[in-house]
Amino acid sequence: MKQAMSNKDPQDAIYAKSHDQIVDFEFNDGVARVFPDMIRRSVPGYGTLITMIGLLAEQYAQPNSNIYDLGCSLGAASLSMRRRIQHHDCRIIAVDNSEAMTERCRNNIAEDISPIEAEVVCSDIRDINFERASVVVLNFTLQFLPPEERQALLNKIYAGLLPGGVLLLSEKLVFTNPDESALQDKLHLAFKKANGYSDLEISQKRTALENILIPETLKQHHDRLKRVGFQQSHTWFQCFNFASILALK
Ligand code: GEK
Repeated sequence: MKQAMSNKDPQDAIYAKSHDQIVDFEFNDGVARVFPDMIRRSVPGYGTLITMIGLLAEQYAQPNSNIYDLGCSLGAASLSMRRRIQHHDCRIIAVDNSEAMTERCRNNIAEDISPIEAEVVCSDIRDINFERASVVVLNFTLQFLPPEERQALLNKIYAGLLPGGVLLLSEKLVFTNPDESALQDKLHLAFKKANGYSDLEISQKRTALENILIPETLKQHHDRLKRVGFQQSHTWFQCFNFASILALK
């Protein structure tokens, strides 16, 4: 985790210079290299979320069960959970379809000494079979799936969860109320500027993400979780246009 969260992380300057053409954002080697800096400066509350995912996993992990971290990037959530979970017979399965991410994630996990087994899998999360799961984490990953494919993934996750198992779902949000939307966007913009991103970087990155990160409203998420069959879903964290939901089977 030290490596994934350190202040000496290489700085994200991917969109600092003007690009002739902005292509769709990709989780390639250049992004993986600067990822800890990028996500910390772009997602308000990211550090708190990572710490709390560890704490929540400690509450909900069941003995001899699987813990899935879907879209694990460099493994920050996996490392946080691995440090807090008390059942040493749990197994963490960290999945990402970016080779650049999984390669670095494997190194981060190998450097972290823990009795809890952790495996890093390079795969699309839609191809994973979930079994005996007590905790499933989607920390800012569902938003990258086409909206029409989100329910099918959640159905599969639900089927693989043990009774009492939980899904931790963090997402960027949109709002139906135009005043709230303008206010939350303005505050997020202020956050990114306070973290040293220029107007040019912010606007070029926004264009690059336009077609691949499709945010939904909190209501759309809660309604879908209900349709999937979750007994309860509660928003346990929100900072500006970023939120996290805990859904209980
Ligand atoms: C963290 N959870 O630090 N299958 C597998 N991986 C995917 C897919 C897919 N279909 N689509 C996207 N990804 C992390 C942060 S980042 C969030 C998650 C962000 C992966 C993608 O390669 C990337 O590593 C991750 O999901 C999203 O807690 O960058 O805003």
